[in-house]
Amino acid sequence: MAELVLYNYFRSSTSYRVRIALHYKNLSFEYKPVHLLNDGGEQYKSTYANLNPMSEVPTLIHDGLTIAQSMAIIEYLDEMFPHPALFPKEPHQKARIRQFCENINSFMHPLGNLKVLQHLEKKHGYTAQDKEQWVQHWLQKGFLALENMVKKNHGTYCFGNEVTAADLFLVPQIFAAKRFNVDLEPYTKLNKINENALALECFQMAHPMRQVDTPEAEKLISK
Ligand SMILES: N[C@@H](CCC(=O)N[C@@H](CS)C(=O)NCC(=O)O)C(=O)O
Repeated sequence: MAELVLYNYFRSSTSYRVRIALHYKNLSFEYKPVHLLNDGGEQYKSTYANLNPMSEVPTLIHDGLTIAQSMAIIEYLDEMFPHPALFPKEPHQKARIRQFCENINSFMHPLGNLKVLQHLEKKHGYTAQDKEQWVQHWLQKGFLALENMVKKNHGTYCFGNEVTAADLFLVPQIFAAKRFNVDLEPYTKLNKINENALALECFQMAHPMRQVDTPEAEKLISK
């Protein structure tokens, strides 16, 4: 068995974050697919729910230790495998990067999460169009804040010319936004950073359209 095992789902943006971290650090890992829709959602089966108390992906296993929450996983990987680093040591810059990540992790992503949209549909009668407009509304607010955060000081990537955790959170969130037809035109800096990051092999290897559980019909059709 591989030393690092990642339970994840090709299309999940939180899984995508962790896959980028693993590839960025050149770490090999065993890919365990968890299908979020099949059979009522494999995340709810007891074998998986025992690993991840929130019944969400991703979950990482390393040397027998089980870790859920993509932020916790990425920080753990950065401490265990420090080179190349995803967070700087300098406290102020580190806090700004975490702030950027948390705008996505705590606000943008949860409002478009599968179970939230399923609830809106089942309990409140939301149509596909209502759900799309819901996601667009919240993501526009989040992207505006992110654009303002990077406007003055970005380089090739969100916080300079080296990849940081911020890029690992941004690129999957842009991928998710495209699925909901969010108008990304106003966010010129974020778009450029996204394009720069997607030119890197580690981002390409982690891409949702290139995973073992990506359906054949969807493979490599878009960035
Ligand atoms: N904050 C968690 C969120 C994880 C999460 O919600 N993952 C989604 C996929 S992107 C999921 O598993 N959703 C399952 C569901 O909604 O039923 C993390 O960053 O790991």
